[in-house]
Amino acid sequence: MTVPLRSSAQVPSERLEEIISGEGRIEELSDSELGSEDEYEDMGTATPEEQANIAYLECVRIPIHEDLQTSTSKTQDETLKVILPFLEGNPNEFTLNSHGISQLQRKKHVLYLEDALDDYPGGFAMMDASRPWIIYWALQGLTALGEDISEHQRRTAHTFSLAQHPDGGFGGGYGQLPHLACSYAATLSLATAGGEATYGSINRKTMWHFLGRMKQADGGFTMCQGGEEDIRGAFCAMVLLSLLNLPLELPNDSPARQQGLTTFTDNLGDWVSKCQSWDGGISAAPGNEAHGAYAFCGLGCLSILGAPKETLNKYLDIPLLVHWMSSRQCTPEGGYNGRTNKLVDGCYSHWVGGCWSLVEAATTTGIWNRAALGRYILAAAQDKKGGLRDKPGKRSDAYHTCYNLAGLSAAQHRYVYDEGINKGLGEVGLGAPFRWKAEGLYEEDTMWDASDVVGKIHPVFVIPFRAVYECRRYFEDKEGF
Ligand code: FPP
Ligand code: K
Ligand code: ZN
Repeated sequence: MTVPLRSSAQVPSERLEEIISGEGRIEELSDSELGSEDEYEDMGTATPEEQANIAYLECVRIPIHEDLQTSTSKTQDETLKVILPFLEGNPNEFTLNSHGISQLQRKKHVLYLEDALDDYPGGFAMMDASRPWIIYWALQGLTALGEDISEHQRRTAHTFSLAQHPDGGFGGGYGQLPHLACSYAATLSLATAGGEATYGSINRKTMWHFLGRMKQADGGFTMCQGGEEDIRGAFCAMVLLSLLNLPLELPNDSPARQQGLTTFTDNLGDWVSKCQSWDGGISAAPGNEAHGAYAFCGLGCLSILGAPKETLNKYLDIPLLVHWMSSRQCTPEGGYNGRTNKLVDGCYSHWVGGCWSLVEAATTTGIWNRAALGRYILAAAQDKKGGLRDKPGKRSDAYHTCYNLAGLSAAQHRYVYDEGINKGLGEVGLGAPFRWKAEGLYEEDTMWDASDVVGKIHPVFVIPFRAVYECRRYFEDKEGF
C-alpha cells in the first residue's frame, strides 16, 4: 500500500541536514527550496503505525487559505513546509515508537542538560543574569527525564548562596541586584536539589522584606526595585510566598502598606482579572496583548491564591479563555503558538499546554488534543544532537528542553486538584497549591509508548511533586523566622 506523503525532498537533502544539525536557519530557505504546496511522493515502506500517522496528517494538514498573502501568512507557510517532513517522516533517523513517531531520546537529552550545567565559553557572559534560569531549566529537565539530581545539591546551594542579596531575594550572581525572576528560578532550583541545608540557605526573612518592596498598591508586583509591574511578578511572588511559607502580612517597611494595603494578596485577584484581554487570553499587564507565557503566570497565580474552581471562575471569563487557549494549538503542527497569528514553538507546549491542568480543575475536562502535542514534541522538537527546540531549523537550548518536556508531561499525565490530600500541609496561608496529585497516565489515542513517558511535574510550581511537598514541609516547621 502506498500512502501519499508531502515530499521532504522539497527541501534539498543537504539543506535539510543543515536544519537537522542546527546549522541551517528557516529564514535562509529560498522560495524554490521550499517548493510548491501540492507535490507528493509515494511512501512505499510505511509500517501500519506510520500509515495511521500519515493518514491522520492527511486529514488535517491542508489549512484553508485566504487569497491575501502577508508577511505573517508567508512565514507561516514556510514554517509548515519545514516542519511537515518531521511530522510525516523521520529526517533525524531516530528509532520510532509503536505509533511511528520518534522515541524520546532520553539519553541524548540527559547528556545535553548535564552539559548545560557545565562551563560556558566567554560569549555567554551576556547570559550571566540568567544563570538561575539556566540552572532551573537544566535541573527540572533532568528530573523530568527521570534523573536523580541529588549529586548537584551542594553545588546548587553554593551557587545560590552567592547570588542571594543581603537585602533579600536573589540576583543572577554575586553582587547583582535582586530580581523576582531570579528569586523564582533560584528557589525552584534549591527546592528541586533538596536537602535541609539547601532549604536552610534561603533567607526567608529578607525574602519577605524584598517581596514587600515589590508589592504595589494596585495589587500587582514589580519585578525589581523601580522595575516593570507585570503578571510574571504576581506569579513569582505567589510561588515564593507559598513554597517558603512566608507570612501573608506585609512587612511594616512595605511601601504598599503605607498606601493602605495590609496583606500580599490584597487586590491581587482583581489585578490579574484586569490582565485578561478582550480575546480571552492573558497579558503581561492590563491592556497588553495576550500571550501564552503570561496566561500560565496568571493561572498559576490564581491557583496559589485559592482552589482553581473558585479563583479562576471568580477572576476570569473561563469560556473565553478556553476559546483563546484552544486557538493556540496549531493544526496540523500539533504544538502551540504563544499568541494569535504567530508560529508554533516547543516552549508553548508548557506555557499553554501546562495551562490546561489548571483550567481543567476549574471547568470541563478533555478539551485539548494531547496526542497532537505529543506528536509535535517527539517528532519535531527533538534535536538530533540532544536537547529540544522551538522548531526544526532552530538550535536546542535548556529553556526549550525544559518546557517541551514539561508540556509532554502535561499531555501524558492526568493532574488533578484534590482537597482531600496532604492533610496537615498548607492548612493555613496559601495552601491550595499543595492539593495537586498525578492520577495516572492518559491512555486513549496517545502517540507515545511507556518508554517515551516523562516524569510527573507539579502543575503550578513546575518542579517534582516531592520537591514541592518536602520543601513546604520544611518551612512549615519553621514558622516565624
Ligand atoms: C514573546 O517572544 C514572549 C513574551 C512576550 C513573553 C516571554 C515570557 C516568558 C517566556 C516567561 C515568563 C514566566 C515567568 C515565570 C517569569 P517572541 O515575540 O519572541 O515569541 P512569539 O512570536 O512566540 O510570541
Ligand atoms: K517564539
Ligand atoms: Zn520558544
